[in-house]
Parts: sequence; C-alpha cells; structure tokens
Amino acid sequence: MEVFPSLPSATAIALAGDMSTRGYGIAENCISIEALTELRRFIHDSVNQTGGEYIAFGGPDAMRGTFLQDLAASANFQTLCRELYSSGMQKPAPPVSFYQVLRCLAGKTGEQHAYRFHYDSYVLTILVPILIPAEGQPGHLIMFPNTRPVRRTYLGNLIDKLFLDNRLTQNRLRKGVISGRLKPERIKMQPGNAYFFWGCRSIHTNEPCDPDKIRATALFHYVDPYADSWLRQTLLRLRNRKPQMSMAAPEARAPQPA
Ligand SMILES: O=C(O)CCC(=O)C(=O)O
Ligand SMILES: [Fe+2]
Repeated sequence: MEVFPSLPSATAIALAGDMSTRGYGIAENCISIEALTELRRFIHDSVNQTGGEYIAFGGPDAMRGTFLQDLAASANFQTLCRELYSSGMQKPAPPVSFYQVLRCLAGKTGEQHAYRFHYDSYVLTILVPILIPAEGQPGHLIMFPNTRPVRRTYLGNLIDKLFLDNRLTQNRLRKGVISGRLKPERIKMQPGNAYFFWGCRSIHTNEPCDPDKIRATALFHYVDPYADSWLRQTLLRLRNRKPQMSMAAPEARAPQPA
C-alpha cells in the first residue's frame, strides 16, 4: 500500500528551491493521521518503559512493522528523495536505502539531547515530526542553512566536524542562539508535514522541550557520500573494536546524530 502522495514535479522543484534558499522545504499534509496515531502509541509505550526518559531507535530492525518502515519503502517517497538529491547534487542518486532514526525526547535526559549542533553524515535529511508539544517549549528544529558544500573527501568532512564538535564552538553557538545574537532558522514543525533539508551542509539541532512532555521525530538520512572511504571504514573498524560499544544492546545505544 502506498503511504506517501505522488507529488507533482512542480512541488519537487519548489521544495528544492526552498532548500537552497531558506534551507528547508515542507511537503504539507503528506503523513496521515492514522499513521501518526499508530506511531504515537508506540512512542508513548516506549517512553513509559524508560520511566519517562529519552529513547531513540536506529536502523531498520527497530522500525520493522511500523509506518516508518512502510514510508522508507514507499515508491513515491523514494522518487521524491531521488529527485531532490539529483537536483541538489547534479548527479543521479546511488541505489541506497535510508538510515532511519526515531528520536523521542522526554524527561531530564531529553533536555541533554538539545543544542547538539551538528552536520549529518548523509546528504539529504527528511524529518517527520510525530509528536510536538503544543504547550511550553516545543523543541523547535533550528538550522544555519547550507553553511558548507558537500565536502569531496571524508577527511574534509572530518575537519569541519572537528571545528564544530568541540566544547568551545558548541557553547558559543548555544549561548548565541539563547541570547538572540545568532539567528538560525527556527522551524515550527507540524505533525502531518515532512521537512527536507541538506543535513550534511547545514548546522542544525533541536531546542529543548519541557521535560514532562514528549517530542518525537523520525529521521530519514539519505546517501552517505563517504560510504566507500577507506579512512572512514578504518576509523569505524577501530571504534567498533572498543568493547563497551560492542557489548551494548543496539536498542540501548542512543544513535548519535548521523
Ligand atoms: O529531532 C530533530 O529535530 C533533529 C535531529 C537530528 O538532526 C538528527 O538526529 O540528525
Ligand atoms: Fe541531524
């Protein structure tokens, strides 16, 4: 069953235009209420099991049997992502699947997952909001759009990440945003819509939400430009050799920003 509308190519062109100008494009009313209701039930159950704290699911096994698996398999959704990729990258998308994450912010631990400014490792990011608190702090997505090109090499990408992923830069960005000195795009997401942006080109994160609320977002990461990089594979192998990583159950390990 097709779970995503077939969008006219004019809509895809408009989305791509918005992604390159203001940083993000919105496909409106493309996720059904039934799908949101089913996912919300799953999210409420999962957060209850953690005692009201943060939980995240990564990889295809965690999504099996849910709407998120159907969406990743949807021909219409895949076609749109391929079109956006090829229009942004000026080359056809390789035949790859999505790297999927479902993030549920709740409790004190949820607050710790705010203001983690990052670039995604994948070119295109699709964010599907499932639960956004209607009152208090909703945990908006904030973004400095298209602050870099897609780096040609993994090393180039790594150098950017080192400049961003350190305490000094993170503190500066957080303080700048909180004081209003820095003015990122602040995206007030509405469940039912899907949000598209160049995740690997745009510094982004979410603001905190109230600890007694749940904020849940599904992320679809599309096309890892460095999948074949020797350096990347070597670093991954070294990291996976560390015993504490391999001993944790996959679902207990919170996925890092891709
Ligand atoms: O949940 C969000 O608003 C953003 C999460 C994100 O950027 C990521 O997981 O890569
Ligand atoms: Fe991200």
